[in-house]
Amino acid sequence: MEKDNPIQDVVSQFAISGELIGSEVIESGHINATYIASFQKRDGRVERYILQRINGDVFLDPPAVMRNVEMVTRHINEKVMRMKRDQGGQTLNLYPARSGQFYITGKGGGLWRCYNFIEGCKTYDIVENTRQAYQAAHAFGSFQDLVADIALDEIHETIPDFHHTPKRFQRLMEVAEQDSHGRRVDVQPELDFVKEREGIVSKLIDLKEAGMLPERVTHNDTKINNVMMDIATDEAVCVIDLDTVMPGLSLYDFGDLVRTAVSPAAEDERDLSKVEMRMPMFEALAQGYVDACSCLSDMEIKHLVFSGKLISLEIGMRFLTDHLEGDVYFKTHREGHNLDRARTQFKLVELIEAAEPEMERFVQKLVKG
Ligand code: ADP
Ligand code: GN1
Ligand code: MG
Repeated sequence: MEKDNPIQDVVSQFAISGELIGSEVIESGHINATYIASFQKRDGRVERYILQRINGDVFLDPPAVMRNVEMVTRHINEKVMRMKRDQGGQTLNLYPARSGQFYITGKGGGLWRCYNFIEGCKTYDIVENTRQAYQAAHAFGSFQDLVADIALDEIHETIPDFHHTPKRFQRLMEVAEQDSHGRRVDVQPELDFVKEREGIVSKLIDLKEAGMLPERVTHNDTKINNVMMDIATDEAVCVIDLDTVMPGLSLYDFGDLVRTAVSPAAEDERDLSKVEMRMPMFEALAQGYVDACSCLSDMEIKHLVFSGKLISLEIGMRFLTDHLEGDVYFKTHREGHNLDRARTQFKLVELIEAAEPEMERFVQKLVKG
């Protein structure tokens, strides 16, 4: 194992039996540091675990994040067991540390946790077929139903105003004004694009404040690579990345599925002609989410299309903000990475705008009463 690999120290603090025989980094998330650790057990079996350092710059109160994750995993596990639905299935579980807590502090600081490795599964950055889209949306819809009866005041707001789109808009305008890295000159068309859409940014928040959309315990980061899919069957097995579970709106959850599943292009694709709004994928997402999530109101269903457009704009604004601020939030792997990501998001907004009537026609059929 390399010298600066932190895993040896971290695993020694978790109550895992057997011998550590290897570890590797997982590169796919933008926020936390994630590793797989393989352990050889006494009987020769090899078992894998996920070790994750919570990003303390993004989550300012990591123990509060852990409290939420503990509560949500326990809640879901108990329910799934009661329903006897987990025969052969897998759920996300935290492993205890030797201290009895569910996290430890690493040598260089930082809070680490350990999860069971969800076996036989993978995550997709790009959805390949409508079954995957349906399955992923169904999993997040079921997740919404499963956590629907956790009291809102039990769940800590791990990142305040995470999906407050008007505040994200405001922040982008401030950062553009400050122009701390002299990058504004390259992004005027993108800033104009956002300003032209200022009128839509507060729509969902306004509906919530008017009591027309319910606040629920929501996942808040439902991108497609946050659900583990069975490699052999494309069945969605387990929702992961629970750090942003907070009180919120279901529509932001559905919207992020649309953002990350309808296009065959990568989130950071430079060739914008590859970005697409694939109607069959949208239909599979909407059907899967509505089929699984029995708590959705008609008001929520009526805004499914809008939510995909809004969150694509919101995440595009966040990438653009980070670009202007000098890439301090999202992990980046090349120059202009956040700007490339912002551009794909804005392209998707345009494509959704063009397809809106057709998308709305499909959603109309799903409204219950
Ligand atoms: P981030 O917040 O950085 O996105 P995630 O919790 O989503 O972190 O983890 C990053 C990646 O690690 C996931 O996309 C998935 O591929 C993998 N991963 C995370 N948890 C597990 C798990 N319990 N079993 C298997 N793979 C996992
Ligand atoms: C981050 O952690 P990850 O990669 O699943 C981000 C999301 C963004 C997403 C964009 C805590 O998600 O909000 O939508 O990148 N998570 C956090 O790809 O900010
Ligand atoms: Mg993730």
